[in-house]
Amino acid sequence: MNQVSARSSGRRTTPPRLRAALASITTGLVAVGTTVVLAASASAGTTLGAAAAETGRYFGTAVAVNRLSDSGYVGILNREFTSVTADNEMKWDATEPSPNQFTYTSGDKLVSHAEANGMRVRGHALAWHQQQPRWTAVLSGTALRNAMLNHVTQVATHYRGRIHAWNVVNEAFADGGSGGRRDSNLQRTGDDWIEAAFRAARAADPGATLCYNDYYIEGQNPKSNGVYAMVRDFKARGVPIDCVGFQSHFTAQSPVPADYQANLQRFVDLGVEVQITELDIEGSGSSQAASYSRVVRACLAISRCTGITVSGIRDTDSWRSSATPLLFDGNGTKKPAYASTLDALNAGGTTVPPTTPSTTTPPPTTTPPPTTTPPPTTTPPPGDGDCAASVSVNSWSGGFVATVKVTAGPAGLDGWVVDLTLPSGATVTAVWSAQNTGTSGDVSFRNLGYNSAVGAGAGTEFGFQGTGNGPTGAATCARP
Ligand code: 9MR
Repeated sequence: MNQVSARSSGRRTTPPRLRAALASITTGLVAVGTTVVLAASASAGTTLGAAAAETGRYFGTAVAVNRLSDSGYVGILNREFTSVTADNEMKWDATEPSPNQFTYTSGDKLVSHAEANGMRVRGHALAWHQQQPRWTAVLSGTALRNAMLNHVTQVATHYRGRIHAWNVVNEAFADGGSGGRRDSNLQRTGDDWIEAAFRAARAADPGATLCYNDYYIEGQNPKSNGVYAMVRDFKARGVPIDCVGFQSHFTAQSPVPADYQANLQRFVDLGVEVQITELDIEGSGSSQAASYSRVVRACLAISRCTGITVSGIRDTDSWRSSATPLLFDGNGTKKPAYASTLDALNAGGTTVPPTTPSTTTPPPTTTPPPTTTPPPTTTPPPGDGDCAASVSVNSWSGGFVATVKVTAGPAGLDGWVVDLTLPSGATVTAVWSAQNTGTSGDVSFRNLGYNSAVGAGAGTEFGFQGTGNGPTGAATCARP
């Protein structure tokens, strides 16, 4: 895949408010060759987002969409933050409540709110052992793997071009000292499930920064060593990972580790960027404030620590509100931790390299690409046979994802087989919502258990990913 050209395609846009903030400081920027340094005269940001933008970073928060009707909440959100992460609205249970039936209403509301207010969106999360829909409980093996890959592909395709960074895989490593993977239904589909998810995400949204996200990996320990080894292996083998997200949920028992910055740096040294993704720190007063300041300073000391997201706005919005872990109290009043965070941001640090976003020449605003899949490349035959198949192909230099729609004829279906021919040199590398026979030349795709029955005139979809060129000819559909 031509990642370089895809990732520099300008698909990621710089939000207007961020652009404005960046534009306002370009006079304070001194370009030295390709390095951009902040001149000492840069003005202090008066909000978290503006202060972070002066270092080229975003400052975000988790948002629960049902709170967007709370004017106090929205007032702080729009004033202070330049990025949002869906609290629960983009998780598997929320987006695919029935197999291959997707509901994006809540997630779309958040994205629309963000776009209308010049904020970026972090996507959370495509594949996770928690908050799965009930129907995955009966799946295992190939069926679960394919369902997961279909989910990753469909959701990332729906939001293509509108998500700055995706948590592709969340919390896949075990707690405790093993340094290995967590047991889960996804892990039991095979050790390669994580890389398969990343490949599917890259194919679906080549412009998004793809992250592995986890907790208790903030310092060097057996768990973070396990993630480190995975990232090193992925980079060595060309698995498309761009970023590691450090959740950073700190408590009195598990405070900001002394080697936080050093640990972030060792990941950056592997060739990924790092993001702080769910920051909240139990406590109050000056000690909480000091901890927030340490976290911000650690990120700002690392040029490829590209942004910080807190895990909510007011303490009362927190998933652990009794820990009062956030920057605003329940009344929306700024806490000492807010002041220390803002001060640390305004003290500056390294600037983010001018890729995301460019600090000198902001990219032009582009319209997000359509979220619907491209039109079919083949026209289904008239609906008087058993079934018809139409194929739409999303390709890039060196690879493709094909989505195939099976439409039942007037008698309905209790099973289906789709045959198509791949061009010379093309190979199927992953299939979801179907079982294939063959991977090159003439390839057949057969229904799985859950999608065998299709009512008269109704449709079902499956997909596959491959290297080389995608199919261009007609696909045929028949009963098995
Ligand atoms: O913030 C989320 C909260 O509203 C949910 O009740 C909870 C359920 O698991 O998930 C919370 O967020 C989690 C995040 O998605 C992943 N890291 C751990 C967070 C706390 O559980």
